[in-house]
Amino acid sequence: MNFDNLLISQKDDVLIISINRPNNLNALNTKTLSELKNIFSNIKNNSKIKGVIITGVGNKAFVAGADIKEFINYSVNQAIDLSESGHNVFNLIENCSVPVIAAVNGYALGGGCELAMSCHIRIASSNAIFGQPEVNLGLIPGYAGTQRLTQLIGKGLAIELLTTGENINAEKAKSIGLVNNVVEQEELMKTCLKLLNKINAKSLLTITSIIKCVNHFYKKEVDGYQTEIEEFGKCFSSEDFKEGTNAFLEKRKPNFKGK
Ligand code: CO8
Repeated sequence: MNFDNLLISQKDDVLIISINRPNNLNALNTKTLSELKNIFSNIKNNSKIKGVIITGVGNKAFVAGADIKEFINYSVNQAIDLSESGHNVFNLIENCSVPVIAAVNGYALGGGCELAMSCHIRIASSNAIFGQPEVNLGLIPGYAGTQRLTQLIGKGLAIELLTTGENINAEKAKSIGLVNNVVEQEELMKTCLKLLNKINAKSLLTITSIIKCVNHFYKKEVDGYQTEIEEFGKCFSSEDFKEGTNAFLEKRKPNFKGK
């Protein structure tokens, strides 16, 4: 697949998506959103992909927000449509069946912070800057920033960051639970790949179930506790469950096949 605003590469079974608009600090325009939608709509059917890393081209920005130049003259209805389409794309990422890591290599502001928050795990380089500065533009977040920031860091801190529009550095982001870890920029991709390799040594069936159960904790229309009971039961029909338990008894490493 060829894209105008995304660079795609693959390292073993990990897909690396780099947002490629460095002259605009990788700001998300509608084309980039639709390219992301295209990719994430197809990952489920691609058995060669067991993990995804999203990052930004260059060493300055992950994504510096939605493209302000593009939406500046939008009407109310256009803004609602744009917000809805962003929500849809970010929901696809959040519900992706394989783990998605945001490798945050610089500014992750506004829609960029929201993109990172839609990923399952965030690893930041030490120069990364996070924030929801929409309030400085007379705006509020439109890609679920008010919701996911609250989930990740709690109500009080979320309201403080959202209402002041102040940016925070990577270490502060780690201290409040917005990112899992902070590493030097040269180590960022290596760290993300190592983490995905560790996860992907397990059965992909269990990884997909875990992502689903955890996501259901935050959904009003489903009961995450019930989801866990059902997904737990499903494990017992898998070859990987037999392999994992037999390997334990035989004192050897399991060889999971994702079946
Ligand atoms: N949109 C469009 N262009 C951008 C953006 C952006 N978000 N961020 C940076 N750029 C462009 C700049 O305009 C500049 O372009 P040019 O060279 O043509 O003038 C180029 O990238 C480089 O940027 P700077 O010269 O500003 O670089 P600095 O190092 O001086 O500053 C900053 C870096 C601090 C990151 C600064 O660029 C900045 O503040 N950017 C905007 C950050 C921001 O406010 N982000 C939030 C945007 S709103 C949003 O994300 C809402 C999400 C929901 C949308 C729903 C829509 C309905």
